[in-house]
Amino acid sequence: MSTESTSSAGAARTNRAGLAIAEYRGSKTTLCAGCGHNAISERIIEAFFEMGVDPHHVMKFSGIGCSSKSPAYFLNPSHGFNSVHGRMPSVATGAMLANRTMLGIGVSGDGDTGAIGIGQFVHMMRRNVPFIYIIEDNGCYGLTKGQFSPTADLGSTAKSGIANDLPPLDLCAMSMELGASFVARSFSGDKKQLAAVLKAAIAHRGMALIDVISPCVTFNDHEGSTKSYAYVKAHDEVLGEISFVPYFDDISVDYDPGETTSVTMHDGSHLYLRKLADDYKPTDKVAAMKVLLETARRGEFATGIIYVEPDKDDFVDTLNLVDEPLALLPASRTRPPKAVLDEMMDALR
Ligand SMILES: Cc1ncc(C[n+]2csc(CCOP(=O)(O)OP(=O)(O)O)c2C)c(N)n1
Ligand code: SF4
Ligand SMILES: [Mg+2]
Repeated sequence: MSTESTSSAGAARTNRAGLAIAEYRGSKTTLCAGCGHNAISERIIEAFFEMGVDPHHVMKFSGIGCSSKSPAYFLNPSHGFNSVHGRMPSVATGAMLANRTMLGIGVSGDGDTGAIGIGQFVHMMRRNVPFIYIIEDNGCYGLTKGQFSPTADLGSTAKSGIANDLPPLDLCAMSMELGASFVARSFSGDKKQLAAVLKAAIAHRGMALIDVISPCVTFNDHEGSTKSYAYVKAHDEVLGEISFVPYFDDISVDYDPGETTSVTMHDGSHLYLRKLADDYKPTDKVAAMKVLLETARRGEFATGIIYVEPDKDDFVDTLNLVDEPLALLPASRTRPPKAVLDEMMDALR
């Protein structure tokens, strides 16, 4: 079965929801030409179109930064909330709990997440909130002219030539340790890998954290930067070839079980990960952590789906919420009547 169709000659291609790709686009970007963030917006548009997600069913969030402007550039018909710097996790967690039937996606930066927002980020990962959390990681604060961010590598230089004297945070390793059930790293310049990672994230139920290395062409694309296009291309250690088969496509994939890990996602989609690196096993957290630590020590970026735990309870399950969206419940079901409050007050006397 095909995921897309052409209704008549010359008519726009439509997906299984009957929508054309134009429905998934956003406003024209105001970011610099060549910024990695623009390529990520393009992949998000394609992934949501190919998965046939109804954009009206999506809530998109961000904090502050060049990266955080991105939700304006995709999924125009979706609901959007541009929060305060570093505060996306609390706003998005509240919204996801208020309406459990919506699909949530957030775009943040390495500064927005790793610096001012780190306290909120930690708890969103720990709660395994059902959400796609994209970090557009350029190792600097692009919007405020390129200062080092917490993901800048030790010894990496700024455009002015100053060397960074602090070690980096590895936001993938942190998320995995904290409890996120889907952790991936990709590169804005790797169309095929990023598209597969995004589609798998849409199929996942739980926190899908994607750290996308996304070079800042204006402030951090020079020799001496470890987040430049040239450095990332030369040091990208691809963990495995990803084949993603959505639940609505009847495609069979030939694979060697010794070489390929097959994962059934929450919605019935299938993920086949053919290993290229020796110790790569995306369902084994300890092995995945080892790969991250070893590649980082060699100055490489491990990219691909690093860790996936498809059956872990998400925050909605943990809280045992009712099936209906909380936001739509009438006051009669959310507010205790006066008699109940009086009884509670009496018990406290
Ligand atoms: C409370 C607050 N502190 C500081 C700032 C200034 N500021 C705006 S964006 C930003 C960092 C952006 O870096 P990042 O999140 O990595 O996004 P990028 O621009 O690199 O995509 C800072 C420090 C702000 N807007 N609000
Ligand atoms: S300043 Fe850097 S991060 Fe911001 S839009 Fe330009 S290239 Fe992108
Ligand atoms: Mg940044």
